[in-house]
Amino acid sequence: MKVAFMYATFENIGIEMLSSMLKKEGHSTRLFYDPQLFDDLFYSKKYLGKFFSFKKKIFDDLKRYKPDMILFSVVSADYSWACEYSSEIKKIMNVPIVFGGIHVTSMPEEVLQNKFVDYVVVGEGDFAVVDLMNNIESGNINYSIKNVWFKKNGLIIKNSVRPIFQDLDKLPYPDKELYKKHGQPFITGYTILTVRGCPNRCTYCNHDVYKNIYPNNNTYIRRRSVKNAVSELADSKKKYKIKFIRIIDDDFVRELSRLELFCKLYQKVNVPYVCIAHPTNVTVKSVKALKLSNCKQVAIGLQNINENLRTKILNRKETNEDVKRMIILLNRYKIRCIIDLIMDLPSSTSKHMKEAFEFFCKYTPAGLCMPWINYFPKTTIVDIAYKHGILDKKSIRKLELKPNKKTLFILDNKIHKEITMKYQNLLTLLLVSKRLAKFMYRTKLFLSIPSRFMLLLRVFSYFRNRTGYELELLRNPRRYFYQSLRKLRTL
Ligand code: B12
Ligand code: SF4
Repeated sequence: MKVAFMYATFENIGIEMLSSMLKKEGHSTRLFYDPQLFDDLFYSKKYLGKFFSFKKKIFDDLKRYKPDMILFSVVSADYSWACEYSSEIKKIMNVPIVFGGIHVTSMPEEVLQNKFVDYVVVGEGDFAVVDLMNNIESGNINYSIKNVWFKKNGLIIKNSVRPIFQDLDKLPYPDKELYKKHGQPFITGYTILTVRGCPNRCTYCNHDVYKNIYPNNNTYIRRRSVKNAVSELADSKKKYKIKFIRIIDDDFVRELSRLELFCKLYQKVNVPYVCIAHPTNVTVKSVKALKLSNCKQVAIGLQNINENLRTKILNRKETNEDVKRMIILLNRYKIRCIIDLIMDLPSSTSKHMKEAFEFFCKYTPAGLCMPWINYFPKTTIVDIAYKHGILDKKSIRKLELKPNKKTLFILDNKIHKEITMKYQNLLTLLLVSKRLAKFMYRTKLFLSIPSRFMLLLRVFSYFRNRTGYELELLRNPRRYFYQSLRKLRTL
């Protein structure tokens, strides 16, 4: 069977896994990729978006390919995009359409109620997608496939999920060929996942949703053997021109013995890499292992500097002592430490921003990433925002049914937003010049400087502090540039 994957903006390991599973069963796969230039959730300019749109090309390619099945992988940010594309596809070809991914797992029934969605897959889809595909190929539909929800005579058939798959080494490597033809940036920066699951349950994270489906922590966290993960990297290094590697495990330093083994085996690959870590597990030993194995950057999701807010609102367990230790160690070993802070969390105030400034003046990381809060469907933080009067029942339903710029970004209070932005700018200035930032803070000058000026400073600091890794990880201008050239060439 010919399978078409539809995805926008970024690389997605989830669909690379599904593609490998399907290829192993003899199906062929192809990715129809929309870079969403100038028209994504965060930056949208109508005319530019139209000019650089890949939609027509994607539809022409799809008609030529004549798929037997179309698969959409959906994060909430791209749900509207997926709905728009699938409803238009249904008008031009009669092909079954399957939706899966985190948004679908959060809202399966609502997604399946769309006329243009034939099946949804809940939870991990590696085996479900193969069963579904083989089933459809046989022409004899079995409505009891685990993880798959069906429509039958106006009713929805909801199947339970299969036990979560344990032996990750038995899965094939993700199919990197899927993205290869869509641009060099996908290949120079190689993404790998070595662990699935997380023991924690932060209120704003997708694990909060997954743990309702897979409640047993002992089976939820699964690790590939280090040997298996390093073999993937070694094989891929021979195949592609990899310049750096992104390890997207939720906490790459969680188990020291594993990290030390990685450090040993990785010597044969030795490509610079970036990873994600949890502050509690960043110790002298783990940082030494990171350094020895050529780690250049560690990203940390701290989200707010206030311990009390972190515990009560976010269910995060690290202390500020952990955070201090982590910054000092990473700075000492010259590994870039990038800290995420979410702006405008429930109960956050400018007092917390002030606290953050004072803390980071003393312990300064290499970078701060400061996005505004997004409320994702079915995460506990949505209930917390409800209790704080930030979201009402209507706005919650809106973000569940129609997540978009308006519904996902709820800015609690305009005055608070203004002040938060001033502090955001001040924190950025801190990364460029500590002395100037302290002066601005002491004299309160930062409160009266126009935001546009500070924005310029933020752009300057972004490029001043940039490393190839950071650019690839964040908004990825290189990918933007590359895709724009591709579009111009096709005009
Ligand atoms: C790595 C990562 C990124 C990378 C790569 C993105 C990507 N799409 O993989 C980068 C840095 C680019 C990124 C960007 C963003 N990310 Co991100 N990211 C992750 C992270 C840490 C890992 C994703 C991953 O690879 N998981 C492992 C794979 C194996 O699992 P999976 O993708 O869920 O796929 C499995 C199932 O869902 C299912 N499945 C998936 N798709 C399909 C499709 C079909 C048809 C079927 C049958 C099954 C199926 O089967 C797969 C295999 O079992 C997750 C958190 C997490 N731990 O999952 C957040 C996460 C996906 N990101 C998130 C967000 C919000 C974003 C951004 C919007 C952030 C931003 N401010 O820009 C962007 C946009 C994402 C986009 N359009 O893709 C949220 C999404 C929440 C939501 N409800 O939508 C998550 C869940 C984190 C969170 N807050 O909880 N991200
Ligand atoms: S520690 Fe990170 S990955 Fe784990 S639940 Fe919290 S935010 Fe999610």
